Order: sequence, then C-alpha cells, then structure tokens
Amino acid sequence: MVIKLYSVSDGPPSLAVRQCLKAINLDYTLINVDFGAGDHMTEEYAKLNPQKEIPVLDDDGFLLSESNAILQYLVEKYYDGNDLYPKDPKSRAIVNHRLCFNMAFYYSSISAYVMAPIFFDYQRTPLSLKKLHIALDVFNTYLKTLGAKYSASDNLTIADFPLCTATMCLEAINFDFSKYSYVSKWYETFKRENPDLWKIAEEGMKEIAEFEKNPPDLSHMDHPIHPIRKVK
Ligand SMILES: N[C@@H](CCC(=O)N[C@@H](CS)C(=O)NCC(=O)O)C(=O)O
Repeated sequence: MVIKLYSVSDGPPSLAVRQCLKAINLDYTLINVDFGAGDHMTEEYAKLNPQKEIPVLDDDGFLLSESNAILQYLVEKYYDGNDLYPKDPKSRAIVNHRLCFNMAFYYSSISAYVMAPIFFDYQRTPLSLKKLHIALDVFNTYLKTLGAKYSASDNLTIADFPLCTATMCLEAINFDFSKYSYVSKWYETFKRENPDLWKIAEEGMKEIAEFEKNPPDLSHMDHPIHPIRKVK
C-alpha cells in the first residue's frame, strides 16, 4: 500500500490533510507541489486533479481531491476510533456542517481577504473585510451555541483541521480576531492540546507571514482565472 499526498507547503487545505494523516498516524509519502513554479498548472497534474488544485491524495492509484473528501475518506478507511468522525448521524452531521461551513463560508472569506491579495492582483477591500468579520462572527456563534471545547464536539474532529489552518492565515498577517472570544479560545485550545498538529500549520503560517511581507513574483505564470500582479 502506497499513499501519496500532493501538497503545497503553505496551503491551508493541504495542511489540514497533513494534520489528519498525523492524527491517525498513517504513513505516507509527501510530494511537495511548488505553487510558485506552477507545478499544478501542467497537463500532467491535471490527470491527478482536473481542477488543477492542491491537495490530491493517491491511495494506491485511487485519486481523490477536495480536502474535505480526503479527510472523510482517510478516517473512514484508516481510523477505527469514533472520535475524529463520529458514526452517530447527528454528531457526524455537525462535523459535516463545520466542514461545509469552512469551505463555503469561513475559509472562502479568509482566502479572499488574506491569501488572494498575497499571491495575485487582488486588493483587501472594505467588502472583503466585512465578509471576513461576518464569517468570524458566525463561527463565534456556532462555537458559543454548541458550548463544546472543539468546533463540533468536546473532542477533536476532522472539522477542526481545516478550521485551524484557515484561522492560521489570520494569525499569519497579524489580523486581530481577539474580539471573537470563542474563536480565540478554540484556536488556543487546539494549539495547546495538539502541539504536533499545530506544528504542521505553524510551518505554513511562517511561509505565509513571509509572503505577506514580500509577495511572491508570479509574473511568469499565466493563470486561467486569477489576475497576475505586474512586477515593476
Ligand atoms: N476546494 C479545494 C481547494 C484547494 C485549493 O484552493 N488549493 C489551492 C492551494 S491552497 C490551489 O490549488 N489553488 C490553485 C490555484 O490558485 O492555481 C480543497 O479544499 O481541496
């Protein structure tokens, strides 16, 4: 059995999958995809993922993209415990809800505000800032309403991985979200109780923090959907 993960070192979805692999203690080969070099834009890479996005899991020839699907597959196939992805329908529904919320609402706002302006020719606008505050406020409400230690239950679940790596992007640019007290508390709990998992996110965070100061020159890239920043 050979499990390979195509992953980008500062990509929140990739880092969430790496946290999961670590949490379930599964051996795998990490294949670093160089985003700046456009490794994922080739026709060769499109055979792994027609969306030309990172990460991709290759489980002995079974190819899977979309980080949420990868997280769900990994725990269903390789993890016996009932904690990371509970089998009870309602408990599992909350985990699935948080995964969808992150992808469609929370990380999408963070990505638009934090990541897109670092890598491409986008600005941080009053509207993208407003959307980010709404996303933080909603996450804060979910945490407060559930009243649990983690995002979907009192123990860590696969939902916490992408929510953690999304929130890490805010820390990378020193964005103050302390007024969202439930988010801050959950984030600090994650770090404190899961130092090995946090380390994975932290390595990516350092890269993003560096890129925030010195945005990468992607002027060689011909991206199909994102405007490339012109370098003078
Ligand atoms: N929905 C996808 C999103 C993955 C994604 O956006 N990955 C970024 C890197 S962090 C990417 O590959 N972007 C391609 C590009 O911007 O060219 C997932 O969760 O796996």
